[in-house]
Amino acid sequence: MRVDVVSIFPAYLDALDLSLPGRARRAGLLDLHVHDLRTWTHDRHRTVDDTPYGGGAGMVMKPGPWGEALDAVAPDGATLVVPTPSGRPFTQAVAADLATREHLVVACGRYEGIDQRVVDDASGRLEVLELSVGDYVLNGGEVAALVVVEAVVRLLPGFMGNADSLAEESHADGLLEYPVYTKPASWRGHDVPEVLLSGDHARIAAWRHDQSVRRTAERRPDLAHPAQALGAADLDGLL
Ligand code: 6GU
Repeated sequence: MRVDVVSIFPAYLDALDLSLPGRARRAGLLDLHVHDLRTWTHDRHRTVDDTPYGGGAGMVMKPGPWGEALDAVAPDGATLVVPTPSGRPFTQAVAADLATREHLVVACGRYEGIDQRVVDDASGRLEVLELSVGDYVLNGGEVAALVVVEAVVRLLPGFMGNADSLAEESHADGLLEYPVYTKPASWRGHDVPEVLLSGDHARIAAWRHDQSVRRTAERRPDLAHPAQALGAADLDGLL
């Protein structure tokens, strides 16, 4: 997969060399290119923002540099991702969809956002996804771009040694992950649940599923209705 990221703070993306995508890059799965938006300015001050039409606080990113940047780095057929707190939610399902694309281009906005005509214009020749990584406000799209790229690249075929660890993890099945334990069996007076020491793989699988359902019902009642999977006797206090 090829990924191009455009930002006025390209150094933010250096973190990708340290995280899981760094491994993917060395393995040749990810061809990552980071660009400074100011490459596509032509004035002495390399201006990328201006005051908003209609008034209001903050600055808006000018369409000119963005238009030239996307003409240069986003060929027809690429998918354009625009991180924005007003985007559709970025979920594991969206990550899995993006992992099937040949070429992603991520346009990181700062200030109060990018002139909307940049997305409108790009939509004429690219698939454009405006995505939010959560219900809180960041200063710009760079950290969101790190989130999107890391979540996508780890799903690329051949990225992880063990395919089971992808299938078993949180959100793959719409449930949160069960609690995990390692040695020692007793620590500061806290014991590992007995079932995990039993060697009974069916009982262990059933216990883990039950823990996932309880956790999801308690912490994320917005995710489906996991408690419906429990027997009536188990529902006390969950619904
Ligand atoms: Cl994608 N960008 C910014 N600036 N803030 C956010 C976000 C994105 N997602 C949640 N908050």
